[in-house]
Amino acid sequence: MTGYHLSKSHPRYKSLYYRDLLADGVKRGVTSLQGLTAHGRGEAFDYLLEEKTCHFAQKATEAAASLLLLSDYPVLSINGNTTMLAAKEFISLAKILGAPIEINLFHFSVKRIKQIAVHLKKLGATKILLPDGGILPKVESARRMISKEGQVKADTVFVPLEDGDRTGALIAMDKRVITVDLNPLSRTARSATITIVDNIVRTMPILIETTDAYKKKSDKWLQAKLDNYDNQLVLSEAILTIRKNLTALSKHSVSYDKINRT
Ligand code: PTJ
Repeated sequence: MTGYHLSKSHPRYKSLYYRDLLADGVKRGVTSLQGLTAHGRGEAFDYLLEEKTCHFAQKATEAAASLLLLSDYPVLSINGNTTMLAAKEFISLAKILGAPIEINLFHFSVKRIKQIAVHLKKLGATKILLPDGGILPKVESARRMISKEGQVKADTVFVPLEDGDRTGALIAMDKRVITVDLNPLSRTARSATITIVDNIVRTMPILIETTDAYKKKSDKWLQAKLDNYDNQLVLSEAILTIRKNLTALSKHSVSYDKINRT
């Protein structure tokens, strides 16, 4: 697949593995070229979060599971990056919720939509929606092309690895938005109803497990989880964690004496 041997003993094996997956996605016509740079931005933030799921992401994931289960019509929106990184997990979550997966692309092409649909079907997806004439008002990019059976009808939309305008437009339509974004400063992260600041590859298994476990809970219990959730607080905690990690790293690697001398 990659044209070189990736050894599991490589200290950055996981990181290289996911890069290879996305590069393969470009070759298959699933991921956009720009998706590779978007992934790089995510990786940089992941470093700052020590490449682990932090307590604020866990809290956001629990709130997201509660919201998805309380929703009348949740829709899971997938793009080129999430298809390569988490298609199987999207399909599992969709099955637990009985929800459709809607393909929505920024770097739009009919060919890419078809390739993604084929990929999802091969992995067992049953309810796949494509743009069918539905329009997201006030969005100029191709993301405005949505499905009448999907985002148009949805009360909650799951939009991981997103680029900004759509979240605002969906919120303006009174829908709830759940995102996954390693960058707590992004427009999407800051305007979503629930922001999981974590890597999609770590988040999805936790979200699936939590949603499955919460299926047994009452609506009252789920609502209480949501009522106690504060997205602004979660974003602040993510930024403070990055600051704390940077402070610790700067103390470990360079002494202040040295900094003062340069
Ligand atoms: O497939 P398309 O055409 O719909 O395009 C998809 C991309 C991702 C290229 C498009 O949505 C885009 O340009 O997104 P942005 O504006 O780069 O935003 C993506 C956000 O996801 C950034 O804030 C990244 O930090 C973040 N991100 C990247 N990789 C991951 C991630 N967050 C969580 N997990 C990741 N693996």
